[in-house]
Amino acid sequence: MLLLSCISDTHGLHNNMKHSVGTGNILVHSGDLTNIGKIADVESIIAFFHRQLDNFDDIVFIAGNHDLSFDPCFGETNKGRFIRHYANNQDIVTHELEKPEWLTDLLGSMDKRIHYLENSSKTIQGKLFHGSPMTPDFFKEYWAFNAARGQEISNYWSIIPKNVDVLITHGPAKGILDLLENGVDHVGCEELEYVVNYELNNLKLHVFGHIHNPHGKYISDRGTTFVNASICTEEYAPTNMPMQVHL
Ligand SMILES: [Mn+2]
Repeated sequence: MLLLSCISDTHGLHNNMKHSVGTGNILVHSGDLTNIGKIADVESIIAFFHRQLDNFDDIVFIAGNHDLSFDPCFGETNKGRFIRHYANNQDIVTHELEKPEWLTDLLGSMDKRIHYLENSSKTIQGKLFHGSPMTPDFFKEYWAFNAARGQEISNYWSIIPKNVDVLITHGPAKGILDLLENGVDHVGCEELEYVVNYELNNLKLHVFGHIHNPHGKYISDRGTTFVNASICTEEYAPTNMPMQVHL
């Protein structure tokens, strides 16, 4: 059995978390590592991940809409972000644009036990992980990794392996720990809800954040554990508990 500790939305406050991430087999971070993706803040969270290698065997993370420097298309048109290839019946995500060199170098120099996923999959400790930073459009001119609800965002969900064990996305699926503070609006992704509930038959765990208020855990009838791991509250205080899950 594996013990995972899940965090999200630390927004640069990873060294000021009220509760420790503890120890376990795998530490998962589901994005919004920083506030606006500044070099010093990205370096700081990568250093934090390296320190956590004393407490975890592997660390898996994705970016979020606040991690602007991670999105090569931020500030550009979305054209070219997602290119679909049908060769060998495989969809491949490619980018026409590249990340800044400092970030490519930083990600490339990480310990091999730290895994960055961006619309990509990897088997870690015998479990198939897939990670995606994409969230439905929300002031897309200001934020990274936005995609329009409907077909555009579905393109990203369509490349999730059907047999995935652990899905890490920045945002929630619609209706699952996605309720705004107003208690009325469920702002999760409808297209993602269909995928996690009906298409991924092996899904054991879905980790996300993005909507800070509904931090918590929910286990579906099909036995999938859903975790909103937002560490920051709505007021950006890093006081929520890391979420621990056995796989
Ligand atoms: Mn956030």
